[in-house]
Amino acid sequence: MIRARPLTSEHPEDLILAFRRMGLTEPTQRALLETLPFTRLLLTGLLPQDEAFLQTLSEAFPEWLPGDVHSRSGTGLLTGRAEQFQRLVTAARADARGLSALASAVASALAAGVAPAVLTLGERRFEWGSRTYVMGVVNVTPDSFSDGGRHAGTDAAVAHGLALAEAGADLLDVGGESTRPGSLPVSADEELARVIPVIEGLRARTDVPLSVDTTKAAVAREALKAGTHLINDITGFSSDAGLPRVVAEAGAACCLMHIQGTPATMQQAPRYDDVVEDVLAFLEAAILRAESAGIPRGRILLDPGIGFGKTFEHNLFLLRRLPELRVLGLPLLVGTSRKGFLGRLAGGKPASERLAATLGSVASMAALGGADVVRVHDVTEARDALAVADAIRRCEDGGTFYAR
Ligand code: 9MG
Repeated sequence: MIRARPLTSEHPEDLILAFRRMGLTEPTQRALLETLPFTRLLLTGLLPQDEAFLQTLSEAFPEWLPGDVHSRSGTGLLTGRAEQFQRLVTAARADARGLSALASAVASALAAGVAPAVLTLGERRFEWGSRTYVMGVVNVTPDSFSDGGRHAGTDAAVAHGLALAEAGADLLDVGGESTRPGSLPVSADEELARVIPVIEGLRARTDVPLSVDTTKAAVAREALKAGTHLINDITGFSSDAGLPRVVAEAGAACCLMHIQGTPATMQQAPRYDDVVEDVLAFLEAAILRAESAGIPRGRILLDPGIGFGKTFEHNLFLLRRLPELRVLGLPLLVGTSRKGFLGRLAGGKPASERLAATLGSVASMAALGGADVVRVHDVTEARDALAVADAIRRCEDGGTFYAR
């Protein structure tokens, strides 16, 4: 599988600001945007015919730097301007050697900055790229990542969900099976007994879209009948082969998360050759399972699965390189709330004292443009942190010289 990942952090918005400061007209700005942005793509998985094609590129195309032929054949770096990359896509598509995979990989990487299509869940529209949305966590488990059974009773869980909705949650994620490291699965009957009354209670009292965190078709089927809009599968449709079809038939949306191993074993010895690439490959396979069952691409969200079969460094590296996952063209949901790596960064704090660290992670993701949705326990505080980070990231008023 050929993969092209953008390594540049250059944003076209920044160039437009520079053009305005220079007093250039809008047609000139548009023309320059075609030629100026400089892009670097890391390519992996190339076949010999792709490499042969790249080696013969003239100056009209991006510059090609191959990887080490002995240890890393099939890899390399393409460097150039947007128009040169467009020319490469066209030439690869037309090449008789069959280079369509190369053309598609480069085209997807070039489109990584384009916002995914709008998603409607119930009454709400999610306009990706306009701000970072917030998913509130409603755990209905005796042992959760951090709640330890505090919301075990249905009434308490419903009241908690309503409070999160009131605090500005865009989506509520109800979960009846712990996904905490070391946790064991529960039966579908037990999970249903935990989540269905909570979903029904919330559905009757709020129009905030509901998500259910489950890996089981039997649970999803009942949850969808009870008014859930999205199925959040922490195994990316790799646990229950019947689950994608249940989601498709209900016309629901799904979040497909990456995990290495199972919650019971995932933290024992996580290992990757290239964590970003391995997560991309897993998510691509998950998208294929979803699409084959009839789920439209526009109803899929992706999640790198922070803390799910990842070391401390894997988590941090993935968070820093989240924009590389945008080559898949789908919105990204990320959960860091109160997780162990934040406790370690904050000097060993327990889950109950990780709010500030959580807000640091949420604001960083927003500033880096990494996440479209963040999954959090503390909605009020996350909304405030995101209001600040999103506003700083989008602010364009640098005085009269920058005005349109
Ligand atoms: C259920 N659950 C716990 N952590 C999660 C995360 O990071 N992402 C998603 N999608 N679900 C999660």
